[in-house]
Amino acid sequence: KFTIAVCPGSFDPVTNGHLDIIHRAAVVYDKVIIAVLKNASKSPLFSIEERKRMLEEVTKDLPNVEVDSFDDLLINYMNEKKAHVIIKGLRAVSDFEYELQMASLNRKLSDQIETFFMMSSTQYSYLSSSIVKQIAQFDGPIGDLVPPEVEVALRAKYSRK
Ligand code: COD
Repeated sequence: KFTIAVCPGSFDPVTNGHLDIIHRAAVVYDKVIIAVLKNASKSPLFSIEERKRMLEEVTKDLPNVEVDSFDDLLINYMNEKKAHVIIKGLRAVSDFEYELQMASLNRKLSDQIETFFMMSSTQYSYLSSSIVKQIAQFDGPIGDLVPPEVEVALRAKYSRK
């Protein structure tokens, strides 16, 4: 059986925490689609094209991973792609409540689709896109938190402001 998994998110920008989950998912599933949400209610720092380009760059060594964007209910997108598995990363108890709500609602919207959670690797359990942006904004060290391409893009964004 050929199983397609979707890793949905804002990826504003992609961090080493996201990449860890993507690498691990690529070992387990036949195909992994990274699905970038277009109209996130939080106004993004990077455009959808920039977020996709960075993801493509940092996953180019993974042949079964592709990058796409969506502007819909996740469940509709999953059906369109004939994908059955949603992959989410869980960092701490604080993620649990929100993820439980989303997984339960998605299950209610479609009982054909399962959400699978992967525990964040301990070295990334504190990491989020918003924390990285805060540090970068004040020119702090982010070299261990994001891939080199993303560090360059963040430095460029904040030096222009
Ligand atoms: N370690 C492990 N996992 C991590 C880390 C880390 N350090 N950082 C982030 N992650 C995981 C997150 O847990 C998440 O699973 C994923 O990576 C993406 O994270 P973000 O922050 O880029 O993305 P979010 O949380 O803003 O994404 C939210 C979604 C786009 C998934 C959600 O809003 C959605 O599905 N929207 C579509 C509309 C919809 O269907 N809504 C109804 C849902 S019931």
